[in-house]
Amino acid sequence: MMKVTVLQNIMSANDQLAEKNRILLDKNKVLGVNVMSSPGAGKTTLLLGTIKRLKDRVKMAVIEADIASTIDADKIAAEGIPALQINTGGQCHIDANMVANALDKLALKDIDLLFVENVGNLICTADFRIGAQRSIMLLSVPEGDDKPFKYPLMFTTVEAVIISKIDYLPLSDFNLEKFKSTVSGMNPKVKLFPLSAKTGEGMAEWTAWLEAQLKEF
Ligand SMILES: Nc1nc2c(ncn2[C@@H]2O[C@H](COP(=O)(O)OP(=O)(O)OP(=O)(O)O)[C@@H](O)[C@H]2O)c(=O)[nH]1
Ligand SMILES: [Mg+2]
Repeated sequence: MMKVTVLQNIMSANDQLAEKNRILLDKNKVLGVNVMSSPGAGKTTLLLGTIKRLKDRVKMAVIEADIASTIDADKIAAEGIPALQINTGGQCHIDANMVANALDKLALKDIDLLFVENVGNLICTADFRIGAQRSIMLLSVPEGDDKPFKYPLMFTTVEAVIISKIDYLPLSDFNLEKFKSTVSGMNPKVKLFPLSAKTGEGMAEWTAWLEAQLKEF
């Protein structure tokens, strides 16, 4: 009983801070995108491919969250994009407070699109709002097409689902059509983007959606 009460308090404190982050982003006309997936589904590779395609016309920055290391932020910084690494030290998701601290260190006036690559985890990241105006997730083909049934919260709390690593489809029993109809059934408004950041297939549809979000917001 006590445990439930404490959890509720933590969540509401986090939600309040997330709302502050959102207001700060809105005020500075920055579109924040929370990027979630299990470890290794291809978040950083997708961001690198997205940056290459958009960097001539969109001012981007990335907050990277991992339990340890600066590997992902170093990859983004090598593309000439502002990158901040958060190390959660064991926590399986970032929270609004960590993002607030990172926002303090970024020149928000010089950013249009801010990606927040969350810790690789398909469970707890979906529970914690961070203040980003859009949330997306990746499910890679090697993970299997049954994941929406096993991790429903993640699939129902995002605006877009990227089906990543579609270059593996010929080697896999992943049923793309079945997966798409399952996810659309659970989350009717969701946009689905099958793509391969390795071959570039599907990347144009994804970046077009991102640019449309930037115009809309
Ligand atoms: N074949 C193929 N491999 C990919 C694709 N995207 C990513 N990978 C590979 O998948 C591995 C993991 O990719 P990352 O981009 O590091 O994945 P991540 O989700 O950022 O991983 P974490 O940050 O550790 O959770 C790397 O070896 C990538 O080269 C893809 O579209 N096709
Ligand atoms: Mg990564």
